[in-house]
Amino acid sequence: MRALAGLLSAGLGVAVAELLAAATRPAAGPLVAVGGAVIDATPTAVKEFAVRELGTHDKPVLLAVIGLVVAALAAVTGIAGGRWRAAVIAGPAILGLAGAAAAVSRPAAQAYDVVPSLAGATLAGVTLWWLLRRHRAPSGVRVDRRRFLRAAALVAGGAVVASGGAVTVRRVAARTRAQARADIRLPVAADPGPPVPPGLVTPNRDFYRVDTALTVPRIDLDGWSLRVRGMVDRELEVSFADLLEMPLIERPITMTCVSNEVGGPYMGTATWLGVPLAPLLRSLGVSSRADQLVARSVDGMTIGTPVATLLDGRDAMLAVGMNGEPLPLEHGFPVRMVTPGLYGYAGSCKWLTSLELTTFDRFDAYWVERGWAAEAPVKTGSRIDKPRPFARLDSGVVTVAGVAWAQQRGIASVEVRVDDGPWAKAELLPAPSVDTWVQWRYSWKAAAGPHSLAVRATDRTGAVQAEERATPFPSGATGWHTISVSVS
Ligand SMILES: Nc1nc2c(c(=O)[nH]1)N[C@H]1C(S)=C(S)[C@@H](COP(=O)(O)O)O[C@H]1N2
Ligand SMILES: [Mo]
Repeated sequence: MRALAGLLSAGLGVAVAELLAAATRPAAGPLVAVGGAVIDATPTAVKEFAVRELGTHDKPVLLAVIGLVVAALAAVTGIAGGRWRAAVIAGPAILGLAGAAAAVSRPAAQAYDVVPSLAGATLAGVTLWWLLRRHRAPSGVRVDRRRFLRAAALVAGGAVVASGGAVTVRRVAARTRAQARADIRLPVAADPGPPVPPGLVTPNRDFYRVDTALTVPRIDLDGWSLRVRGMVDRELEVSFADLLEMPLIERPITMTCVSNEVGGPYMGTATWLGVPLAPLLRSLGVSSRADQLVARSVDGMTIGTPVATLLDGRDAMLAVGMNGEPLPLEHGFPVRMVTPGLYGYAGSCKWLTSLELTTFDRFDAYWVERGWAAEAPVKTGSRIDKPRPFARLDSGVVTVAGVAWAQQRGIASVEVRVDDGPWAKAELLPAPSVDTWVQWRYSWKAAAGPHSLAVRATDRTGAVQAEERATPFPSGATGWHTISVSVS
């Protein structure tokens, strides 16, 4: 009963804190704030493990774990609170301070972001004290269970109403944002780029998502601007409408995550519409001493890109459109960077808010601080998509197919090897530029038995994709993708 009192009062406290936050400052909600702080503090190895084993479920799992920890502490507080008054104060105080500390530690936090957590904790403490009083009987008298249960039901009802309210407020806000995005009319590109073969791009709904954001940032276009500052002759601040008035380019570009394992799914190709970055930077007069551009997002992510890379002629851009639509909210609405040829963590900051020209000496971006390479060109790679690993196939001609990529360098050839046989050239389908993956296929005369299939690519510099296995950390995985199939 006392454990239940602890659980219910904590539930009410958290729900009210979340409701307060949802209505005012969504990032100040205790669950999301603690989750964000945990993500930032998590060692890289654990993060990699989570991305690998849980994929996009890593965030719900993290929130569930936080919920369980809070529940356990709350139950213990309830049990202890029946004996020691101090526990009734200490338990909620610890949880409330943890939530408040996490909230103010978040990027772009305000001092008043402590309010939801502290208010929730105070309410939880008072509620627990009240519930425990319903539970304690004067000496010699039996505990009046019904009186306690009635009080408990009241608290449970309050918690349900408050959490329902928090969910509703968040949903309404999400709908408003989605509507603002749907209302945008993107201009056509002044420079539309090469035609894109059908089947080359990844539909937006299937495009992988990798980021540290527990909730997708909620950006109000009216209040949004992008600032360019630091080591430039002239600083700049532009609105979304200003960006749409600049001449836009549209380019198919394959984005790759450095955390992608050999054969992994964290890559996708889209046609990106945006403002080319090089002419914009040149027009502002970048100091010759500035060697790093640090992009910041509204949720405090920092992504550093070499200035020389951005000015070397590639189509780095401030993207506003993805596959003919405004950027989806989870892919960086309203504006993100896209730098072809670099892994996403080194050139493709989402939910942009500022660009700062600085030096690598002076500033380490988020992932670089955590040990990832500061210079991060995408490594030449290839993947077998068909057949699937461990597929059971009929003997005869089997089409083996997949993609190969070497952004900026381009793919020269792709070869397939069956078991210990010779490497055989695969057929390459037309690709629009060196910045996208190339689709390849190979007709294999499959004989009965177990077989292994391997693929390797050669880029247009003549370099063969590295055979040696390397982990994604610190600069991207290498190795030949090999699968086992059985033919009967
Ligand atoms: N603001 C922000 N931008 C970010 C990230 C992030 O965590 N926060 N992750 C980066 C990484 S690691 C990758 S691989 C790409 C992924 O972009 P996508 O989610 O649109 O596929 O976004 C990059 N931009
Ligand atoms: Mo990534």
